[in-house]
Amino acid sequence: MGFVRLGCKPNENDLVAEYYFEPARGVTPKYACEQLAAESSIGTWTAIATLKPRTAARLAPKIFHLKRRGAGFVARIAYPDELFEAGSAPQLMSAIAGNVFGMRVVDSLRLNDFTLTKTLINAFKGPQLGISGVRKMLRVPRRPLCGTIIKPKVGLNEREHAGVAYDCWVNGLDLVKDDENLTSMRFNNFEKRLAATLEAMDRAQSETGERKLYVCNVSAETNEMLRRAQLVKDNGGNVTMIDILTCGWSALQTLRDANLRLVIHAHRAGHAALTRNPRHGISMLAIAKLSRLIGVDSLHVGAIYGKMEGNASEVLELVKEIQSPRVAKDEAQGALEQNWFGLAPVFAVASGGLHPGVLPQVVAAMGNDVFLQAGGGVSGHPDGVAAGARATRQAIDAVSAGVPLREYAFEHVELKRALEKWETTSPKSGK
Ligand code: CAP
Ligand code: MG
Repeated sequence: MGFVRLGCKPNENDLVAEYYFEPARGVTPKYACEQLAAESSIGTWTAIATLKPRTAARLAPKIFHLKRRGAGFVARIAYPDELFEAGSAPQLMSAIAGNVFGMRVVDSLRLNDFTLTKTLINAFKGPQLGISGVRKMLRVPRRPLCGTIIKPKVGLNEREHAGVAYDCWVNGLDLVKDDENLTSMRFNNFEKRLAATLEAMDRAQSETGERKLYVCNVSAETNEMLRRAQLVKDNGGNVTMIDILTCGWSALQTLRDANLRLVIHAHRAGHAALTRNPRHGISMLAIAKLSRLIGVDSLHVGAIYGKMEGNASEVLELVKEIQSPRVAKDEAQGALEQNWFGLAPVFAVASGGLHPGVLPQVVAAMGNDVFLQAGGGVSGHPDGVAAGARATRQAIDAVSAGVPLREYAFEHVELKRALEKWETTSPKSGK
């Protein structure tokens, strides 16, 4: 096939993908990545009579980097951008993250990263609001945003849901979020929940003088998702949440293409099926890049100190990637990195096992442009949900004032009680 061209540089019309792979027994790394390059572009397992030499010369991928890493190898492949349908996330993923995962020549394969060309980037919409749009909506220029995921995930009726939301908003939280598996249930209907919760949000806004966000989960079959998103708009809501992996890339594109000027909050339920095994699957970096291209405004990236798996450096790489795209560091990024500067930055969402006691560490690691969400860390407060919301906001205020939590807790009883409950508790220990 002759796709290996080590040392050759990708050009500005090339999409570059980086893979980690472990060749199967008896397969050379070179042969394995030749096969990967072929299957993801113009080839198949054998030579074919239908591919004209001129077409092959025009569309052939180039493997320009192949090096050992740990138990496997890293290959970087440059694909001419003609191979990709501009603005189509499914086609992009079917090519660079499709059949290749099942090939016998590799025991494992991971898509680490990809970099698009300017033409391909410009074909995607990107975030409509981004960090600055969300901050303007809330009128909160600098501090981290704090919120909760209503717990139990499913089980409350519409009235109970709106009641918890109200208690959280009036006690200082910026946002209240539906959980990923709360959609429209027999005991909690979407329309009724939306109306009741937005009414509670209006009351909380006028009582506190603060703007609030209701992150309303519109995840559903695509047409129904769109209908629900429109209902959020028509009822005066401000945020739609979509489970990006279970709804799918097309659904996310459909939601973004609707141009509703609502914040698109991306929940990544199920991502670990792709991201958790470092030797196989798709990295969170790749998922984050695609989400940003399509146009989410806030994206779950992991909480570092929380209950979910994910090492800190991976999360930090994402935050850096999302908020200030890296300048080219090596030939994998090349000059194409600067094209990411055209896309609005996206809010990182830290969630999963957080409580007031860990918020200073999360902010120190992730910076101010972050949504800090605590579900159990608010609803599990020993004095109830209102106290949990106050304790969370107090922790954020302490961070903003540069005061250590224990000191702030002398005068803030809700924070004090939260620290007493969770100080010795780690989400990993499950206490
Ligand atoms: C958090 C959460 C989120 C996770 C997802 C949950 O609740 O609502 O879905 O944060 O993880 O159900 O676990 P708690 P990630 O605050 O009660 O843990 O952000 O890593 O995708
Ligand atoms: Mg959840």
